[in-house]
Amino acid sequence: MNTSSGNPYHEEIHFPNTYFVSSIGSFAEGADLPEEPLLGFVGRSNSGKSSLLNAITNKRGLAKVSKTPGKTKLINIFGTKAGFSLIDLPGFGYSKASYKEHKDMMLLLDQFLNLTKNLRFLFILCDAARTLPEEEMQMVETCHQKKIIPVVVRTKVDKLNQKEKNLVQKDMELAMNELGFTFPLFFTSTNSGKGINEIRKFILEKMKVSLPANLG
Ligand SMILES: Nc1nc2c(ncn2[C@@H]2O[C@H](COP(=O)(O)OP(=O)(O)O)[C@@H](O)[C@H]2O)c(=O)[nH]1
Ligand SMILES: [Mg+2]
Repeated sequence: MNTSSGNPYHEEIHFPNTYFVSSIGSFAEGADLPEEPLLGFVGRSNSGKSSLLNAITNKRGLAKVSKTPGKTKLINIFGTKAGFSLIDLPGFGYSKASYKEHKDMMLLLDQFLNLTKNLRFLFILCDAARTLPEEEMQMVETCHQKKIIPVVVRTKVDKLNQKEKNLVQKDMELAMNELGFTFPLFFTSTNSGKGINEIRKFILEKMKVSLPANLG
């Protein structure tokens, strides 16, 4: 039974209770990351990252809890009691950031990818209405090299018609051909709920959380 009225996320697949743990701004002081498998989420600002995290975890305010204006460079750690944590990484890409801010963010992201031993998956979000930019492609490749599985999420598919959706699908096939390997791919809409259960299922399966026993 879905008790939260007006919830578009259809909670057929229950996601473990997820809560804000801490924010870190750099690894200079040896930031403490949970000693367990980590799932990272990256995307340009406005790619729909906060909306997606809230949808997957079914917690409307989760990604906003730590969203302090002017502190967009923070890495936010969200815990579960199901043996894994979610890491909300800073938005990268030019968008509204200055060149210096962009460089700082990329540096932090790079540090993160180099230093964390426990990052298993990196969810790379990109608005489905755009062609996957070069930087996102590079990130997919970097992950692959570091044995981190890149998961590409094309967000906001509700904005596209069928013809446009087919083009995005083609774009992704081209990307895989160009890279020479395949990667998990999801199409999502937090408006319609499309793809949300699929991502939950993917995470729970990969993290070996048994479906009936995941009421964390
Ligand atoms: N149409 C549509 N808009 C979305 C979707 N997800 C997010 N948005 C909108 O995109 C904007 C940015 O979303 P947000 O989650 O804050 O992105 P973030 O900056 O990457 O964290 C907001 O206006 C959201 O309402 C979606 O699935 N469909
Ligand atoms: Mg956000």
